[in-house]
Amino acid sequence: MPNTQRVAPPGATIPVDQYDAIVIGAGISGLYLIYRLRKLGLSIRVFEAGSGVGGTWYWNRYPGARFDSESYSYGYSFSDELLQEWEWSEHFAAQPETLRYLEHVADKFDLRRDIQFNTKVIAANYDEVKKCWEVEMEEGMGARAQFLITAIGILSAPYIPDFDGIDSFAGDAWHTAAWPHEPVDFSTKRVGVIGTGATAVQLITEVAKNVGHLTVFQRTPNYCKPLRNGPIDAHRQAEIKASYPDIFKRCRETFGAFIHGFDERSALDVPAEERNAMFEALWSQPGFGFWLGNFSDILANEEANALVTEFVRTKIREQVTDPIVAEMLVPKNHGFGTRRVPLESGYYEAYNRDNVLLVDVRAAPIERITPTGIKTCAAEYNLDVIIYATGFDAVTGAFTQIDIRGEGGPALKDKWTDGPRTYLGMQSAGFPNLFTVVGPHNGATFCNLPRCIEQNVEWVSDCIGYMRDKNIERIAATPEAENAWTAHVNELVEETLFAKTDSWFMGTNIPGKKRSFLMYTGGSPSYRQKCDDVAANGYEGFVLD
Ligand code: NA7
Repeated sequence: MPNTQRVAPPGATIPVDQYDAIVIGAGISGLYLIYRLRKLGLSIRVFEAGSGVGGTWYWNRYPGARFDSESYSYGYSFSDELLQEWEWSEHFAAQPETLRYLEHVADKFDLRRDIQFNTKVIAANYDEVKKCWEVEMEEGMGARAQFLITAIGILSAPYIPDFDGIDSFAGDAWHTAAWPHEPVDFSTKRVGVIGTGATAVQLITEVAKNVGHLTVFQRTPNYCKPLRNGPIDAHRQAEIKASYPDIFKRCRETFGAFIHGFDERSALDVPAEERNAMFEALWSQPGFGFWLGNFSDILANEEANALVTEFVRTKIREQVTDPIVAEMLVPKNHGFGTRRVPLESGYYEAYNRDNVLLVDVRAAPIERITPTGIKTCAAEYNLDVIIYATGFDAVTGAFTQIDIRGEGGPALKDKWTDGPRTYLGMQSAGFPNLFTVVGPHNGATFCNLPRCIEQNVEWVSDCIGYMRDKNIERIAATPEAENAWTAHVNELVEETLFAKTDSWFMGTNIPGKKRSFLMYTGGSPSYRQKCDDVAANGYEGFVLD
């Protein structure tokens, strides 16, 4: 039976265009998919909710937004010409520059002609008879394709807590991922920020520099490490351009596809003096080295983790003048690195300013939003602006917002109620020809994203090329392969401290979301190898017909 739950309301006629492949999202993944699928001669349509390319870098325009990957490890690697012509101005580029880069890529490779902007996909049904996906858009259009590829990112479903009175607030209020496109002036405003995750850490640092008054509502402090950003001078620029092959080789070898790789020794096997010297050396380096270039067991062994955690706690206390505020900023309920580590550029110092106030909303939770501000159980705060830096329904949220129905009509969101079930994080059984680039359980989730996005996109496009060559119409993950991969993902995480900590990695930031690991902790090289082996063995674990 063909599945007819959605696509057009009964009686309605909607224009339905036919393509070989439909891609959802025009971020880093979507752009590269166009480039690769075009080379196979496929007709492609990308549907993008925003009015421009860039995905994360299109939406997250809040002050201070920048990536935590070294710029030169972040760009696409597929075009030497692109690598040689683009010059990153800083070691860790800010959002406007990254967006300009992605716009440049779209223009250079003429990618926009396959993208339909301002178009939000709300449903997708697999038609078993026609062996194709039918996609429905909020704007009332439909489209059909043999392949459906989600390129919707892991942090694209913004989350705002369901506070009482939220609509009553009379001032401006924004989530960080739905930021205005025009500059916002806070210099005379009383601003409240809810949240102290990686986003808030960047935002608070920047807003604090020029604000009337800033109140930060913190539920859980995080361990923030100095970013140590700086401009790239002409000499370094030339060095970078000459060493791209080495940079990308290095990224292929490390756990998270960053230039930083773990030290294989245990923190417990090293004399205290040497260990502290290494902590200090890593602390003084830019980027994620302190997290992902540290002793290999700091994220698995509680004793090893306690050593690095104490080191960071001391560093936090040293930066904050008021000892009471310092203590509020020191995490107590988890160890260093077991949640996403924010990188900061003056975050702790922001709390040394007279016009910045830190409020503990774990001790006294937010009771409601009022027309004039925020009321906690303990006090009321008058505000002109509220900024929700409250994160995302990570990894699965962007999927469950779309009514995706596979063979026989089951909804993906129902299938994933108890946590995602996937094969390689690339497909879910019962949803043939649906590829989930950077989907749940995919190696790209815990990764310097563009590096793993390239791997994902190349694997998917090679797979489609293989199917075309062999006249195969349909590829579907087997339930057995899915069970094995899902079990593997869950076994791997149990060996780490991530499993013991509340975070968006575990889905615990969203009320009612099942506690389940959403990512993959086997490391990028193992993931790449597994994907390559699956392909080399004729896509084992999939049925092709
Ligand atoms: P995060 O890391 O999920 O941070 C969200 C923040 O919002 C976090 O501090 C939360 O506290 C806080 N939050 C959420 N709900 C509430 C309520 N109800 N009351 C008070 N505080 C709340 O999101 P980010 O955007 O910072 O970062 C996401 C990723 O984007 C980041 O890792 C980068 O990779 C880019 P909690 O910790 O849950 O107690």
